[in-house]
Amino acid sequence: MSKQHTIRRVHVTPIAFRDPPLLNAAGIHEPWALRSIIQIETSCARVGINETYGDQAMLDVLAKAAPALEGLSPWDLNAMETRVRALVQPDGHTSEFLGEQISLAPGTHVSKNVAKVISAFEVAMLDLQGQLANAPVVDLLGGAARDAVPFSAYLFFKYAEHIDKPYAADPFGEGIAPAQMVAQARRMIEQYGFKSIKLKAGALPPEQEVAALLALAKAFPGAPLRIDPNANWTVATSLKVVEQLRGVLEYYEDPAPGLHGMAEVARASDVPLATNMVVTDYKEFADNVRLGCPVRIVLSDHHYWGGLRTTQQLARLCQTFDMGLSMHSNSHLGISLTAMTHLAASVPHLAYACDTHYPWQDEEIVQGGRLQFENGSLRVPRGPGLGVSIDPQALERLHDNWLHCGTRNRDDLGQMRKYDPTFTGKQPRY
Ligand code: GKR
Ligand code: MG
Repeated sequence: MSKQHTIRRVHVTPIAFRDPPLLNAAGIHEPWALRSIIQIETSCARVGINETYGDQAMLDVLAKAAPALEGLSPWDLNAMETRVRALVQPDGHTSEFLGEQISLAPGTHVSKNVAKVISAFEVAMLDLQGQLANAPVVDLLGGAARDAVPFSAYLFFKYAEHIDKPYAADPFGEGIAPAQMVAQARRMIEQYGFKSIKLKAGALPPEQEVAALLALAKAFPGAPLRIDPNANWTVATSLKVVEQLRGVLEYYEDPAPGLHGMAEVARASDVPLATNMVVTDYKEFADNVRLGCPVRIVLSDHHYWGGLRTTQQLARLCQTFDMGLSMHSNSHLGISLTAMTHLAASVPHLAYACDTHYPWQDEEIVQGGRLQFENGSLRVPRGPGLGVSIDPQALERLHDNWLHCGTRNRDDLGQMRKYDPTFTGKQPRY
């Protein structure tokens, strides 16, 4: 039908948007979060869009791979993969997202370069395919298993304002004490209707984080709760915490470092373990299986797993090994959220509300502005392709932010050192 259309050019535009001072195991978020916007233009003047990481290393590898798409049909995803693989090297060993210091920025992990670039182009090509076939991406993925995708309230311990005060403080205020965390949850739930709650931990002494989670359990009885210290706890601390949270957790996300640390926690506790740190590709999936599946739930992320179709395959594998699947998130805007929604809608085997950082952002790149949640869920767009388009003025504004913000790589550790010059970021800290 539309085989004659070919890709003429790929544009990659780096953008930056405001991000609050959110605390995590690695340190604290900087005032500007980075992403890049992909636009793939065809000979028939259609444009397929996507959003991905925006760190300098990612921009470099996207720039290297982009010319390889010229002349390809938007339907030729396999040829795109072959060309990207030929040009882009992983340039490193498979990462467990761990080292001496925790790095929570998959956008800078070179070991994921091939998967990240393939994903970046795949989504934009699927958007084009949907436009050509007049079908939403979810239909290209096999059709919707659900009409709306549930997301969770993703809470962070946080300061009221960035140390460098680059702009007005966000409306959430400080989030350190349990009562402040309950207020944060209330605000987010009132605005978005989320039913599940995730607490990002690993930032404060564990007793304080446990107190916050117990306060949340009391304030929101029956709400599924998760805690995620990003492997910043020893096995002993992880076991102590899970005992204190007995009967409260839906799942326990990345308590201890490494697959073997997670396996030790799994042996001594009956709460299912979830990860976006130790099962991040198929090799690590196999390692987990060989150990008898200590990790029971994979928090996938199409941005670094290699795209929407790869994540569908991952879902099948999870089902085969009786494991659950849900979604991880980093700071992002509406194009990523829309792609996540199409994907999650197409996966019957998805039993948990997905993560999203979206409530922490107040800017948007898509036409029509911020996406609207209903009762904590996002409706799957029914328009052709992704069903969203870029607001050109917003793109210009957010690119201008990037030009002026001075941030080129996410550095939560460096930012934390502005508050505490002795902060090392060594893990596990507690
Ligand atoms: O943005 O601070 C953050 C998160 O901690 C993020 O970097 C993690 O990748 O959200 C993520 C997680 O669930 O581990
Ligand atoms: Mg996590």
